[in-house]
Amino acid sequence: MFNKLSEKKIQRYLRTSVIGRNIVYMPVCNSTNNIAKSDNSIPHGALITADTQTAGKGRLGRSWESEKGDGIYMSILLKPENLPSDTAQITLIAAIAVCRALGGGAKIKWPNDIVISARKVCGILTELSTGKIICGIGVNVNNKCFDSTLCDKATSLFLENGKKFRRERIIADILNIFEPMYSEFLLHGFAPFAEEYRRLCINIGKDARVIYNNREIIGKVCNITDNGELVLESDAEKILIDSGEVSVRGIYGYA
Ligand code: BT5
Repeated sequence: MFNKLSEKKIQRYLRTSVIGRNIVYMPVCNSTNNIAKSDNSIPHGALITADTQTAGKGRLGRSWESEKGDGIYMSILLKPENLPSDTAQITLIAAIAVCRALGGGAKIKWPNDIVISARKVCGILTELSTGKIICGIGVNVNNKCFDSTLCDKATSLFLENGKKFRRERIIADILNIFEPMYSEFLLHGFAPFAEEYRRLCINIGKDARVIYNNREIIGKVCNITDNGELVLESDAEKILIDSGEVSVRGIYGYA
């Protein structure tokens, strides 16, 4: 058995003024991102969360393993007056917020993976839908194991620390950290966060294989720009990658 989440449990730890002040909690749903997308009555700043998802989504049509009661499945619904020009940067900011909340050895694999000891502990999926930004975050918290397809590349806070964590606490911590970051982002963009992102990013200085615009490029990651793009050096040429699939040598089995 696991401890079910509830609005009350999360609210206990929440210190925000807008983000997470409305909570939509469901024991089960298909995908918290889908609920945020389809229900137009949910207000700006709301948190949508569930104990499990039957159709948890990753990027590019991939799926997100949503073991009942073990993980965090949460979406933050944002309805800014003016949509920021680069909503992909929300993913990068959320990644920093998650790293700060998890502490310890949590690092970022550009753009949207949080890793501990070279294994994925969290994935972020930001989606746009008519005037809404939906920032979906999945964190493996109390998982004791993963199925054979994931066991080499996934980890959980329990597996890393040998103890159980309160999911409501971590959810609230992420929101507490995210709220002021989001305000700053609306005013000044990603640049104020670029330095911290670089410090947390495991890609810099590593060889990488990037699938970009249906083309495979092999090179070395030399930086992350103030806009959050990956700078890949390949054949003495510097290529700016603004989104895509990056395999880093030495992690998730890319040898
Ligand atoms: C992601 O996609 O990492 C984004 C995951 C976002 C999940 C959250 S949960 C709340 C919200 N509602 C949703 O429906 N989604 C969001 P991507 O970079 O495409 O990575 C997906 C890949 O990660 C899969 O193909 C697997 O290889 C791996 N994976 C799947 N489930 C995992 C898990 N629980 N832990 C670690 N890796 C996983």
